[in-house]
Amino acid sequence: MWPGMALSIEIEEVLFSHKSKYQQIDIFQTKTSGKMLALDGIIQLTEADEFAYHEMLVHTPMFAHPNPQNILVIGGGDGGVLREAARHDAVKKIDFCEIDEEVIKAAKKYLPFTACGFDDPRVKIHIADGNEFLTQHQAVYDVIIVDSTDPIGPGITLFEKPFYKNLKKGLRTNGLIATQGESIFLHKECIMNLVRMTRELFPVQEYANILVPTYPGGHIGICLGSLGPEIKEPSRQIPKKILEQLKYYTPEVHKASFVLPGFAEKMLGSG
Ligand code: SPD
Repeated sequence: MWPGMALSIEIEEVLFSHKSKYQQIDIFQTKTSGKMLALDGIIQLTEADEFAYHEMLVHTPMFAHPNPQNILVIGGGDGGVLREAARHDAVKKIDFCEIDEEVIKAAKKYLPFTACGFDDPRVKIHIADGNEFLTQHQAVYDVIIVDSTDPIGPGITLFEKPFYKNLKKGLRTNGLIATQGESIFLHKECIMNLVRMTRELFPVQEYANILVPTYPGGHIGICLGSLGPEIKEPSRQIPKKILEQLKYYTPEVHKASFVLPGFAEKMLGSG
């Protein structure tokens, strides 16, 4: 997915390396970015900058929604999305659907800074395929967050239209989805396809950009769809208690993340 391009990160130690039924799971101690998780050789997170991705993927849809109570998280076996979702007091239940139990086990052992997300009593773990799970859970959720790998390997179906149709069916009135949206510099076709699908299905669609130095190109996007609430601004005051805990998300960054460079704005058209 990154022809002719590479990022190198100095590794001090291989902490875990295992081939699960679905993918190669590696956890490294890096020299300058803390611990790092890679799936099938692709960086999923580093301890140094995971907060940027996880905070934005979660708090952007969660603060766009007026009262998010029932949440579904698909993918992200490291637990980072759960950690952020659990900061919201309105939340009553977080269903967490991950296909590869081995990622959860490895995260619990080696990545406590994200795996702490599993400690919240509102989290219920389902080891299952996200698309199949959704067919059994319709009109249930206020916010669905998809923390997928890239559209290769086990994550490929999470970038296809049947899955997006099921995401919509999984939502209650006024629900929102937020999905991992790749890089505007490197994955134009893929993003245009995500945006097109979301626009066909949702009355409100937007694309946000986040700075994450250890992802390809140094950034990653979120594709958002809403059945009602506007997405580009928080719909309510951000509790001080939450803001004090965050390192990247602020109401200003929420709004600014939707301001895209000219070429991307042109490519995606106006939201
Ligand atoms: N190009 C890599 C995209 C990875 C997105 N998922 C990351 C999982 C972190 N919870």
